[in-house]
Amino acid sequence: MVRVFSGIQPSGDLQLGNYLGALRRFAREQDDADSIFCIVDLHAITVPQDPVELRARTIQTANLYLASGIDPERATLFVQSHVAAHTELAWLMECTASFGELSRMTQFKEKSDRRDFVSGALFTYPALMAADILLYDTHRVPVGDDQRQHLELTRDVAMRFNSRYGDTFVVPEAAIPKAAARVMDLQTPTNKMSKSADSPQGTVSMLDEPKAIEKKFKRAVTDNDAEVHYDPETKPGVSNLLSILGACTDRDPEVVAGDYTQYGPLKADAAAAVIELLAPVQARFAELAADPDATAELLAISAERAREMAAPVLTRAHEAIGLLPRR
Ligand code: AQP
Repeated sequence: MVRVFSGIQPSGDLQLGNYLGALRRFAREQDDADSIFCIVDLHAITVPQDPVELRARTIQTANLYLASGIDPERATLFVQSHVAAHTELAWLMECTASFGELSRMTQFKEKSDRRDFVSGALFTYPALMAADILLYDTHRVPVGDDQRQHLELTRDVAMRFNSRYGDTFVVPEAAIPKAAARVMDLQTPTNKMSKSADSPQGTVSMLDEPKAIEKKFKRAVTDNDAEVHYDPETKPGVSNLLSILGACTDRDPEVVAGDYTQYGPLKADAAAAVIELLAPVQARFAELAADPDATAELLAISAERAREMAAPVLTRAHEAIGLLPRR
């Protein structure tokens, strides 16, 4: 059976891009494959996090997976730091990825540019991500377009390891969605919507109240030519609204554009579609949030399952590279 792996960082309140580009697809596709979903807390700490908030957000992120429809009976849902094999394999990946490759990662350049303190781990982040994926003999990795470059690196590292030490890892494929592969910020539509960006009016949180969502769409940046058509290059703001509305209603943005001649109704309909889409997720989230212990228990059961899956792959990699077997 095809094995799928993907992760989300508990680095802030999950936003609409995380839902459309990741969570909604995970839930829709969970029966097509043996699915493994991870809350990648070790990735989140590559930039400083408040410890109390990080713990709370880890449970919150798990609850958002569950509220989005991930069924822990059918999929494995666990916290990255609960499976030590991730950091163990990450070291082997760091030894296999080159400094030049890591230096070319655009996410590192973007994130390091906006900080005073840049950790070494922010630079080696893609090596840990490669470990996350390769540890489970993953075939397919559903991610948003922003992760395409990291996925390419994972494939390159897997192939290099295999050619140096013999067939060890399955080489995974990225699965980038057609719709909403890159949801953009409502205020700066040339930037990706991001949970940790400092753009409260441009970011729609998955837990925003309907009134807040309406307000954010109403104030969304468009342009002055008052024409509705889909062209992300010349009309990034309008195209983003069309993409969001299209993704919410399962239509192509070009087709959606045909329904509008003015920006006002487009903004109102995009807001209404997002509110309708998120309402059942928010309702289920409220139920789950009332019992954090139940979620923690479920994560513990899944982590045990993940440890069992990861152990033989880590041993295979250790043996291939020539580490003395553990007795
Ligand atoms: N704007 C987006 N549009 C479509 N997909 C997106 N994803 C993130 N933003 C968008 C997808 O969500 C999954 C989880 O992402 P992540 O938490 O690992 O980190 P990220 O990609 O860096 O997302 P953020 O929200 O921008 O987090 P921060 O601000 O902490 O860096 C991935 O599949 C991603 O593609």
